[in-house]
Amino acid sequence: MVTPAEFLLSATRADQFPSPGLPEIAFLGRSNVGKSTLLNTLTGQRHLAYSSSTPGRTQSVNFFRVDERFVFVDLPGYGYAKAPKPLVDSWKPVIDAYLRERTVLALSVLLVDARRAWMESDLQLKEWLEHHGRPYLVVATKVDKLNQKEKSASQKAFREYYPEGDLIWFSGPKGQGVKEIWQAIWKTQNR
Ligand SMILES: Nc1nc2c(ncn2[C@@H]2O[C@H](COP(=O)(O)OP(=O)(O)O)[C@@H](O)[C@H]2O)c(=O)[nH]1
Ligand SMILES: [Mg+2]
Repeated sequence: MVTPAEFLLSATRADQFPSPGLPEIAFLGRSNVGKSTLLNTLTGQRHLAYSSSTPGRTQSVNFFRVDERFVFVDLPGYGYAKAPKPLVDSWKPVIDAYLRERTVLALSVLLVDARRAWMESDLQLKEWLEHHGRPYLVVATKVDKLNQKEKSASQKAFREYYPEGDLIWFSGPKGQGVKEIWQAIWKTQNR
């Protein structure tokens, strides 16, 4: 299914964010976790968000208007150790500013690689979202790379720090999880 979506703008600082309008869905996660792939899969548009095998490329906040109903926000990937340190540090304020100040933020989607489950930087972000009372759900990505046994180990690891919130298993190649993620996004509008 293809959902009409268009790129709006790219911001490296908070003063470049578009003026608040439609409800926003933010996508967060470590570099290379599969954010662009998820955005492309949700909209059915292969090239909407740039996806590459070179991690750490997306350094700006990218806004997309989706279906005239939502704005999807692709936040810079964090925790990519190989990026030059000053660059890594320069991403933090823009993520922080977005999550702290954005009045139209309806839901944050926290992507975590199912093969590793929580890393320190993911847990920090999760705590930050909870501390600021921001609703979020967790998407475990690349689940197609796990066998059944690895998947149950992964599930256990996720639940250790996230006992009961929404946890959706996603696979880009298999299209798994797309329906559930859309349902969670639509649900934000009936609160
Ligand atoms: N097998 C598999 N590969 C994936 C999946 N999602 C992303 N990838 C691959 O992981 C790499 C990074 O994905 P990308 O979407 O660019 O990650 P981003 O840096 O978070 O935007 C790319 O090579 C993708 O093809 C998935 O669900 N399954
Ligand atoms: Mg990306």
